[in-house]
This record gives sequence, structure tokens and C-alpha cells, in this order.
Amino acid sequence: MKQLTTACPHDCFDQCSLLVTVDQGKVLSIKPNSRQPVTGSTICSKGKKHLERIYHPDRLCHPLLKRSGSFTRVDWQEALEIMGGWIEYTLQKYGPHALLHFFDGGYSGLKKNVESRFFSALGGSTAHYGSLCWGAGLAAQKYDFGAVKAHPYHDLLNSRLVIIWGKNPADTAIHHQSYLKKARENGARVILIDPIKTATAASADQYVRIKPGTDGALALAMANVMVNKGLVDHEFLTGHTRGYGEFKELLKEYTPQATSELVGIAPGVIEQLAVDYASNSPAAILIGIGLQRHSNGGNTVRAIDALAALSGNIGIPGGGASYVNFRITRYLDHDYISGADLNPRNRYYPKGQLAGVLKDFQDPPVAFVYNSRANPLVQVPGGSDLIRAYERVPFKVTAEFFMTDTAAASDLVLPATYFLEEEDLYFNSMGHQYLTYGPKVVEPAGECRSEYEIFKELACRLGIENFTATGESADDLLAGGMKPLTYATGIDLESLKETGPLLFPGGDDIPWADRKFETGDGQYHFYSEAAEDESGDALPRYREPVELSDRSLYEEGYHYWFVTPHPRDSIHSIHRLPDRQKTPEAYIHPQTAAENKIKNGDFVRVSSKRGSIETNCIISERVPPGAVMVYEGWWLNSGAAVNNLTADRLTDMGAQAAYYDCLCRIDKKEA
Ligand SMILES: Nc1nc2c(c(=O)[nH]1)N[C@H]1C(S)=C(S)[C@@H](COP(=O)(O)OP(=O)(O)OC[C@H]3O[C@@H](n4cnc5c(=O)[nH]c(N)nc54)[C@H](O)[C@@H]3O)O[C@H]1N2
Ligand SMILES: Nc1nc2c(c(=O)[nH]1)N[C@H]1C(S)=C(S)[C@@H](COP(=O)(O)OP(=O)(O)OC[C@H]3O[C@@H](n4cnc5c(=O)[nH]c(N)nc54)[C@H](O)[C@@H]3O)O[C@H]1N2
Ligand SMILES: [Mo]
Repeated sequence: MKQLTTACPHDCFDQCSLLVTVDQGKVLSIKPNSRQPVTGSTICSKGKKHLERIYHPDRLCHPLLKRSGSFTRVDWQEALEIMGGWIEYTLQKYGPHALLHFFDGGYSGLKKNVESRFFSALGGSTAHYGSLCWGAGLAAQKYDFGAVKAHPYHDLLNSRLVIIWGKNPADTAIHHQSYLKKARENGARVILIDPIKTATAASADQYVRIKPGTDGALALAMANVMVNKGLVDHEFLTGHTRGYGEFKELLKEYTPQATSELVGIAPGVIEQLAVDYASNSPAAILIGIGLQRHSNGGNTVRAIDALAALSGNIGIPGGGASYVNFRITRYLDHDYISGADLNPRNRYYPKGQLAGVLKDFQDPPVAFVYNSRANPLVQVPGGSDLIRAYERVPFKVTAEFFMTDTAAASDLVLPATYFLEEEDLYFNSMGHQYLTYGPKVVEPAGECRSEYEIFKELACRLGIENFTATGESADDLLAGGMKPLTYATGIDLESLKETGPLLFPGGDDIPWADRKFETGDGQYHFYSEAAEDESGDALPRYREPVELSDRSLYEEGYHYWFVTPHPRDSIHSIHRLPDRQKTPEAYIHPQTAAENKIKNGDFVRVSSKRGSIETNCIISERVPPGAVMVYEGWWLNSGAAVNNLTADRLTDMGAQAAYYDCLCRIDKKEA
């Protein structure tokens, strides 16, 4: 029996450190590694489910090829011959831009990004930019601060006040939530701003229900109060910011009275929020990823950042406008792993607009897709349009663990190794700054192969030498990928294997403690020409969300905000497979139920201009009147795949999918 340390590879803030017990080649248990302080003594239900998933009877263990509409088992030799053959044929007929490689955050290790190196080594492909996840907020904070850095979780213990803004840590970041609880026990006042009264509300002193997509206006109204009452940090404003004069001018029209109806919050409450925030320094704002999934998401985040700048809550313990952490990546050589150093000539499209690309791109059209670490037919906007467009692509390959909707729609399915079946470096937590080496703990199930091995062999078959310039073994690749860290600290792969989870240099520092920002002139930018170039706004102006303010849609009967947040019990669509018994639900307020003559438990159809789903309905005051909430992640055959309804609209900056800017209607479905 032995115990090994690794990390959970799920797409999550907390990336838990895990202790895995193995006996005679079998994983016996997965437990939290309390030597990594963020993990402490807890892992979540999804972390525990790794054990079930690795030995799940539905796990894909052999390559499968679709012939006459159904899958038959083939050996690796044949699978790679066919895949390589299609790549060569596509290259000859159309050139590299007819190849599309899709991937997402389905796995947070470094090594699997080597797939991109293969396509780079071919000279380029059709590749995505932007994000399904966090792009608008990243762009906004880059314009304001020059880089995206969050305070460590434990720094909440230094805060006197915390605003959780459009974020639901009770469900989506349980370790962050436990620090929030401690902060509250420590005397901090906690305020939650969200249209939905989520589980996080139970740990807040005050819950503020806001109208969706209007947070930018609320932030500007709070800024108006702070400026008028003189609750600003003059030293910070004069010494470290640019464009305060212009910003102050913009605020004039955002009085609490003028803004109240738009945001759905009484003027007195807006005023009090501003006063409480500005006079209880150090005060932290935790900016959610949910908040920026609106067409105005970038400007919203910029307006909230501005509150921290006005009040001088930047660079001090207990303060900050913390969104996500994006700093450790500078210690890893992504260009080398992904082959960006080979200068591929890619053709780009925004990730959220996959359907349009598959349908509309010509010269050349997309003729081959390789998909891995993602389930785009369920998670990307586009619904039936995307499914039809995907079907029409001549050859599609998906690497997977299970027969997801995307795998099932592909022509070749490759069985990938689970994280416990290969070595990797885990670094991609959105919350903390630890790097963990995870060894191969057990042999792969059946004939499963790692993506690294698959592409190494393909490169060899196709004679692509640039790809193999990464060395002979996976260890060579990983050692190369962590070279910047090795240069900076002397820690190499071998020493990391011994040390266990390693806090990156400066990983727990208070961001911007020296108040020197990475904006070029060193100042915090209220006014940003770069933001103007991308979004049309140099200042964080409030812009109405596009669909939520479309009166013609209301007139056509689409009255309700369709919101699809992240579920507690699954990471996106991942845990919907072993949880087949679960049924989808749409949540509506009693008033919405009465308007549509719907009773608790009724079967309903929820539709937008683009498509519909059918689910059971739960009546709950947690959601506001005029909203329909269905958690994201439901598979196509559940009848409730939410992206049937969402638009492929992008945010004002960062090319982020604006999933939550969506209007719907709800009708009782007669039996
Ligand atoms: N259990 C679990 N954990 C996860 C994930 C998961 O799928 N399951 N996914 C991981 C990933 S990839 C991500 S990106 C994060 C997401 O983490 P979060 O940002 O916490 O998640 P969301 O569910 O997108 O949205 C959070 C909240 O934003 C609110 N919101 C929506 N629109 C508005 C608005 O206009 N104004 C305000 N103030 N609030 C609004 C929603 O009502 C929701 O309660 O979670 C990560 N953690
Ligand atoms: N309506 C709506 N849609 C959303 C969101 C929303 O809030 N609302 N949230 C968006 C967000 S924030 C995100 S991050 C995306 C997530 O979008 P996706 O990443 O596409 O979602 P997942 O369901 O996590 O699918 C990941 C798949 O990768 C597979 N996988 C995991 N590890 C590996 C591996 O090592 N190798 C291979 N080959 N496969 C692996 C899993 O089995 C799973 O099927 O969804 C977005 N979609
Ligand atoms: Mo995400």
C-alpha cells in the first residue's frame, strides 16, 4: 500500500491537493492533503467522485470508430492511421486552416496542452481566442491594473467588510467560502449582491437583490455617493491613478435617485452600501465570474474596480477587487508546451462562436475537428445550429473518458487517460497559487492512452519533427515547461516531486502593495485608451445589456431573464453522467408562476428565440420575479441542455460568451 500526492484537475477555483492511497495497482481512497493549507481537511463531492469515475463501468476503454452511424471498436493502429490519414488529406486538399482544434478547461494540467503544439507544428490551424468562462473580467482588470491578481483567500481575515458581487462561493468555491465564514466570525460584515438569493446568502449579513446586468450602474452610483461625501482616498487618487477627473465627470448623472429604478434598489440602500464600503477600510470586493457573463460584463468589472481605487482599497491587506488569479502562469512556459514558439499562422475565431465558424467559414471550410477536454455541443452557445454544423464537418475526433454528447456526434472517439493514470503538473487554480506534481498513480484502464502519447505517435507517423523537439519523455516536456520557475528559484521537476505542493514565488503576496501597476505608466487607469480601442469606452460607462433591454423581444412574449449558473453537485456537464437519476429543474418566483398558471412540480417548456428545453418546475423565492433559473451542464438527452436557448453574443471586451444576457418565456406543458 502506498500514498501519493496529486491535485484535482477539475476546472475550479480551489484545485485541491489530494492524497491517493493505492494498493496492488488499484486506487483505494482519495483524501484531502491538509499540508496544502487551502485544501485543509476538506474536498468536495466532485473531488470524491474521481474514485467512482476512474472505475465507472461506462468509462471508454478502447478507440471507437463510427461506421454506418454506429460505433465499432478498432485498435490504436487503425485509429491513428485513420486520424492521420484525415489530417493529411485535409492538409492536402485545403491547407492547415481547415483543421480546427477545440479544447476548454475540462482538465487543469499542463501536459495536455501539448495537443496545441502538434497543430502549431503543422503550420497553424483554426484556433479560438476569447473565452467561455472569464474573458471579460480578465480584459477589464488588465485595462485597469495591467494584470489580474487576487488576494489570497486567508487575507479575508484582515477585512472589516466584504462585498461578494455576482459570485456564489458556497457552491462554486467551498474553500473560499470557509474563509468567508472565518472572516465573519472575526467581525467582518459580509454583503452579497446577486439577483438570485443563492446558498452564499446564508453567510452574509446583508443580501442585496439587483436587477440582472445593471451592476455597472450600481457601482457608478456608489462612486457618485463616495465622491460627493468626500469618502475617497486623495493620496491614492493623486499619486497612483490616471483619468480620475474624467471619471468624476461621468459619475454626475449616476445619483442614487436616478439609478434606483434601473438597478431595482432603493436610493437609501445604494447610499448606505457606498458609505459602508468606503468607511470600513480595509474592505474587500470579491468579483464573480457569473457577474461578467453579460454583454456589458467588461465595463461592469471596470466600474467595480473603480470603487476599490476611489477608496484606496488597493495594495493593502484586507482590501482589493479580487476576481481571479492569473499570475503564476508567468513561471510556466506555455509557448513551449503549446507550440506558440513555432510561430503558427493560425486563423482565429471567438470561442463562443463555434457554430458560426463551422457553418460559415470558407476558404477553407473547417473539414476536420479535434476536440478534447471539452463538451462543446452542450457547453457552447448554439444549440441545434451548433449540433447540425458539427455533424456536417467531414471528420471529427474526440478524446474523452465517457460517451458525452460531443463524443457521440464524432466519427472517432479516443479513450484518454484519467489524471491518476499519467504524470502532470497541476497549476491552473483560479483561486490559489500552488503548483503540484502529480505522478502516474495506476496503470491506464483498458487501452486508454494519454493525449501526449497519442500526438507523439501521430507526429512520428506524419513526420512532424518540430513536435518532438520537446524531448524524449513526458518528464522532459514537463521539465521544459517549468523552466522559467527553475531559472527563478532553482526548483526543477525532480525537486518538485519531493517537495509536494509548492507556493509560487510571491503567490500569497498582497497584489499591488507597491502601488506600481503594470499599465505602462505605472498608474491605475480609470481612463484607458486600450479599453476604448476594444470596447468603444475609455471610462467604465454603464451600457444596457443587449438582449435584456430589447423591448421588441418583450413584446414578442420573451419576458423573463434566463439565467444558467453553475451547479453545486457537478462541474458543468461532467457529473451529470454518473448522476443519471437526477432530473433537471427550472426555478421561478411565485409571481412568475402565477402569471403563467404554473404549479410547483409542473412540467414546463422554457424557450428563447433560438430554441427550447423542457423540465420540471420548482417555485422558489430564491429567484427574483421575472427570471427562470436552470443550472448549466444538462446533457442533450435530459431535455434541458440550456445552451439551446443562449445566444452566441460576445461581451464588450475579452470576447467572452455573454450567456446570461438572454430572454425567455415559460409555458406549462400539458400532459
Ligand atoms: N460546483 C461547481 N463549482 C464550480 C464550477 C461548477 O460547474 N460547479 N465551475 C467552475 C468554473 S469553470 C467557474 S467559471 C466558476 C464560476 O463561479 P461563479 O462566478 O460563482 O459562478 P456562476 O454560477 O457563473 O455565477 C455566480 C453568480 O452570479 C450571479 N449573477 C448572474 N448575473 C448577475 C448579474 O447581472 N449581477 C449580479 N450581481 N450577479 C449575477 C448568478 O445569479 C450566480 O449566483 O465556478 C467554478 N466552480
Ligand atoms: N449556459 C451556460 N453555459 C456555460 C456556462 C454557464 O454559466 N452557463 N459556463 C461556461 C464555463 S464558465 C465554462 S468553463 C465552460 C466549460 O465547458 P466544458 O469544459 O466544455 O465543460 P465540461 O462539461 O466540464 O466538459 C469537459 C469535458 O472534458 C472531459 N475531460 C476532462 N478531463 C479530460 C482529459 O484529461 N482529457 C480529455 N480528453 N477529456 C477530459 C470531461 O470528461 C468532460 O466531458 O462552460 C461554459 N458554458
Ligand atoms: Mo468557467
